[in-house]
Amino acid sequence: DSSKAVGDQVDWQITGIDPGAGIMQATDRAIKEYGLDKWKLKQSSGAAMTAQLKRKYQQKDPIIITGWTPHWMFQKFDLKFLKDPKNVYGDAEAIHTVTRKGFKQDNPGAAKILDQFHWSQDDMGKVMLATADGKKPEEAAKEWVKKNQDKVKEWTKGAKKGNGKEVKIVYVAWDSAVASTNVIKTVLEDMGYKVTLKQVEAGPAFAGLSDGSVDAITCVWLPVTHKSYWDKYKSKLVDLGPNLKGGAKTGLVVPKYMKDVNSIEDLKA
Ligand code: PBE
Repeated sequence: DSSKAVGDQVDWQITGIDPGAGIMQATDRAIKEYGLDKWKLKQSSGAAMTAQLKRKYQQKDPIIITGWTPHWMFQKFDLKFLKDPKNVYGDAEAIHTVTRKGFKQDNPGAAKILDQFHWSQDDMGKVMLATADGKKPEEAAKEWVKKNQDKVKEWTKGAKKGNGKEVKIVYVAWDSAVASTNVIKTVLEDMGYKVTLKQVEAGPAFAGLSDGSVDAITCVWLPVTHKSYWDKYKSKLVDLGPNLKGGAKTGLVVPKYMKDVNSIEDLKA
């Protein structure tokens, strides 16, 4: 019933993702700063959240999610970010590649490739969309790498071959992270490195890098989304800089057919 207040329409629930995600912390802040006292942020996972979005979207039912770009959901569905006049979610961010301390000394070839890895929102979008359409992430990554050898050559320029040397990459099950992780894995393997991927929650990902049990990560969002992790662990980590600049954004997202909801302020009871 679209004549009801938006809160009543969605049971005062924002559909979130994994509790360790920075966007969940930002949404807790948004609930406080905008005075959304009646609202609850529901924990879920990236996959469960997009499945729920798909179900609601097909029925043209209302739903409010924690969303971000780059993400295939914006290609599959007509969605909009709610305006954030208090700028709780921050301005556009960059996605950084980060390694453990000492990785460059131990594995200069792989470190050079990780350092030179950078692509665009469009590039990442292609890999994500292929995966959303049913390709295995590894297959989607391999196809992109095959078609974009000009870019890959820039990343591998001047880097030593791996000869089976191991690289342990950690990531979180966010579709954007799955895309970048599988692409860099393919590139490193093509250069002769032996890559192991480890999927964990955000907290353990940063902890594993800081204690040296894993080598690298390609999905650190700065300066806002992963600030609390970064502040806690940065003295033990090495920031190789952005692998994606432009288009990295988080916030509350709704289908465009929710015409009366355009700003987080519209959620107030
Ligand atoms: N995300 C995607 C992550 C970073 C990448 C926005 C869901 C997060 O909120 O931590």
